[in-house]
Amino acid sequence: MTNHWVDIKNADLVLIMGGNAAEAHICGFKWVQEAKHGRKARLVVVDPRFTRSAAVSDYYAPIRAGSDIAFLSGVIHYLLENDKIQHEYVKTHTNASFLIDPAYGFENGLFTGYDAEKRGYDKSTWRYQMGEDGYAKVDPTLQDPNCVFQLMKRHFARYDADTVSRITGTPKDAFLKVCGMIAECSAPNRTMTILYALGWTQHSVGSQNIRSMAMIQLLLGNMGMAGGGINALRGHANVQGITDQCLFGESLPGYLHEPTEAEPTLEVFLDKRTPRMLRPGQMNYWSNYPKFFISLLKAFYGPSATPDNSFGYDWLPKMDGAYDVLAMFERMHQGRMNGFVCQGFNPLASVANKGKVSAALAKLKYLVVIDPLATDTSEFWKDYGELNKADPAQIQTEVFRLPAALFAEHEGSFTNSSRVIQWHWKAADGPGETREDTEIFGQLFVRLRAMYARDGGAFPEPIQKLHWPYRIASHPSSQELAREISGYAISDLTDASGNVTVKAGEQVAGFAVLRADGSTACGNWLYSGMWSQAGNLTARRDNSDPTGLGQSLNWGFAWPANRRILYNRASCDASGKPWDPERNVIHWNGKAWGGNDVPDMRPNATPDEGVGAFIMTGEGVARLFAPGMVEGPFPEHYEPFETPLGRNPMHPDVPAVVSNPAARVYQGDMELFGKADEFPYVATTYRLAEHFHFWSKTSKINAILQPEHFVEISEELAAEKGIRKGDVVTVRSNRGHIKAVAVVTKRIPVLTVEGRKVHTVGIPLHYGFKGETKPGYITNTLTPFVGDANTQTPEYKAFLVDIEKA
Ligand SMILES: Nc1nc2c(c(=O)[nH]1)N[C@H]1C(S)=C(S)[C@@H](COP(=O)(O)OP(=O)(O)OC[C@H]3O[C@@H](n4cnc5c(=O)[nH]c(N)nc54)[C@H](O)[C@@H]3O)O[C@H]1N2
Ligand SMILES: Nc1nc2c(c(=O)[nH]1)N[C@H]1C(S)=C(S)[C@@H](COP(=O)(O)OP(=O)(O)OC[C@H]3O[C@@H](n4cnc5c(=O)[nH]c(N)nc54)[C@H](O)[C@@H]3O)O[C@H]1N2
Ligand SMILES: [Mo]
Repeated sequence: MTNHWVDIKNADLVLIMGGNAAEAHICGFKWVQEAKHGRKARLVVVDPRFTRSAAVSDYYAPIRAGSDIAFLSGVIHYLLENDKIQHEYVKTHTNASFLIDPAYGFENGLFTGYDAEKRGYDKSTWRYQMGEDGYAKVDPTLQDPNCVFQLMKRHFARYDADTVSRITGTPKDAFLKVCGMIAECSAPNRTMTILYALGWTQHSVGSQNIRSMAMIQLLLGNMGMAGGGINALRGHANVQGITDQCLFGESLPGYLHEPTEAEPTLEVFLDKRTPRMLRPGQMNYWSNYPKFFISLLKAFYGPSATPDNSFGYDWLPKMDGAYDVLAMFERMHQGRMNGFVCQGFNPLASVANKGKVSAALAKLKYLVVIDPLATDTSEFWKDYGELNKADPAQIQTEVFRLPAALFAEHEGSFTNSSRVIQWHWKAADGPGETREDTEIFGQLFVRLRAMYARDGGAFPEPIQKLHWPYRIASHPSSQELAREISGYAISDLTDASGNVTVKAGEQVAGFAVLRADGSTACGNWLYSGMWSQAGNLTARRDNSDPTGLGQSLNWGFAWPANRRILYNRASCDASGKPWDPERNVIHWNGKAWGGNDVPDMRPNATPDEGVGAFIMTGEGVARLFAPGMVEGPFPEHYEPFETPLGRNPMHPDVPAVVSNPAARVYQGDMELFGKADEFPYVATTYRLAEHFHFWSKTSKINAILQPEHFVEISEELAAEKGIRKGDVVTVRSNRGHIKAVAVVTKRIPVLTVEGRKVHTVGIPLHYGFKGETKPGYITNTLTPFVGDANTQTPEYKAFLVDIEKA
């Protein structure tokens, strides 16, 4: 979230689209109710199903799964056409006025620079025109035909309300009604908040779904504002924490890049990663990249990291390809992986195309499952279901189960969707032979280190040189780890006049004091300051809220720098006056930035200096035109890889752009995409309030509440297929089938798309063959092995199936 949970109460309009907060974020949803009762906010829900969020909304609009970009592009068109934008904000805080290379273009669904063979773009024309002074050129009048604003107008003009309705199946009047409510929030003193989750991310165009909404929030002037922002409601209790700490194969802690093979030396790496300023006087936080990165290497390698050995840069792995979850299972499926350590993860049930996942696991030499439960994955050979039944005798994978303590059985921190890091205390000891994850890894590490010391090895340094300063080597404590993550001085730090500001060994106050010379160590710059000389700030539980805005700056510690609303400088005009004085986040008081939050700006940067509010970009403004995206600087509607239409209605005659032309598809998976003649119905998968993924099925109470796998269909489809409530049905995709009980419901709308009916089959994801619920087929038997072009999040939310009575 750019904002935070409590801040939802400050909104005038709450839009839930691409999520179902009432079921998946039951506790956080209370802030939506606060907004309704307090500010008399309206709640709008846009979802293929009439969800429990929709049930308490002021307005519900149905949408075909996988068509949100068309809807949101239509909203952008509506705002531009009806002049419902916050002009001053757009001019001050976005790149609307920036001039783009005249060679940039868009035709037949493709942006300039497409290479069909590589399924990717040469982005060299997606760039700013540069002036002689070395800075990007702008036209403050927004009239230049090559300025971002004019390019946007042209790009989105194609998404009129009729087109939107034809693609999305959302009735035109419903679409226009939602547009009207959103447009009201272009007033400087009205804000909309958007709550989304997987209904947007789990698509081959997931990142562009979210970008489309970011553009809307910028046009409305809602980024940085109380009650505004782009709010991703995150998943597992600590999934925000794992993303921040690098449980992505492709990044290091704090979103520092994992080096690639094209960056053989530290100099090359840092030069490539440290940005240039694109307008005069701008500051940019990433200019501190070397300080963050070298402090991280000092945390990793301690005294072994010296200037002479580039602080151990050579010991870091260098990426030679993709390491996302699909790439990992693809590699495993190709038989190119020996072992797999699976910690707190049940991929047989949770990853797309279960048949492929189980075949991949069967090719491993060994599988280590570190989990409190005996998961489906840890017994993958017992897989339930007729199509994918494996013969255990043919499987050589050796499986080790290491029973882990559950999160409540050790102390540590959770980072919630609000980016607030909160310490939690141990509730009880784990049962039996369980060990805390930190001990399991500590034990593994000390044994590996001893083996390398004894036997040598091809490349011992990454293990041998690892800094391991913990009191009990085989069991680092959560407190020791948290202090290391927050950072400390290795030698005395002095200011310009030579006075010691931080003594050797002391915790640093925040990332501002980190150094690139090896005198500081910090496990994650983004978390720096969470454990300062004042102690563990994540353990703070002071919920006082003097301003009534819900900022509660003394509750836990929010990254970065305890800031509660990101980009809060944009809540003010150029002179530093809040757009909405009643919801004052920060303001310029004549000498400094201050107010009800930690300013997202150098505190003494006078408004005259003109430092832009978006200090993570070299241009200092937010990007309506975003060349960082893989499939284009503006969003465009592409169909899901399995589309009921068989063509892209925006480009009906261009086969190359039916689906995201820049999405990666592996050989073998492309062939398994189903076609609408055989699989005519749109399927989507989702959560139930009563279950948590695949672990609550081991709990009797949850199993009693939702005992058995089911699928939801409309009354109309049920009648067409002769299916009655309670019948067992077979749902089939081109990758396999499941059996489940049919729930016939009014909650699944039937949509008219391109003049014909489109039916939706809704499938909860929670069932499997382990646990107390009735043994069931795994939902992901059905899903396609393809992901978003930027993040590779699988397309779980829009694919094709057929359904019949079993
Ligand atoms: N009770 C419970 N709560 C949970 C979890 C759980 O398992 N159980 N899991 C947690 C985790 S890890 C996560 S990531 C979050 C997920 O939170 P959510 O994303 O809110 O959960 P989902 O139910 O997967 O999907 C949300 C909605 O997206 C809709 N949808 C599907 N396709 C589309 C589409 O193309 N467009 C639009 N606009 N909507 C679409 C679905 O109909 C569904 O109502 O929940 C967390 N909270
Ligand atoms: N079709 C479809 N598939 C989906 C989704 C969807 O919407 N549709 N959603 C996707 C999403 S968003 C997610 S997050 C994934 C979830 O997929 P997974 O993360 O694979 O599923 P979980 O059942 O949450 O598995 C977490 C495991 O962690 C264990 N665990 C809990 N606490 C601890 C601990 O302290 N230590 C250790 N070592 N283990 C612990 C639990 O027992 C559990 O087995 O599913 C994804 N798959
Ligand atoms: Mo998730």
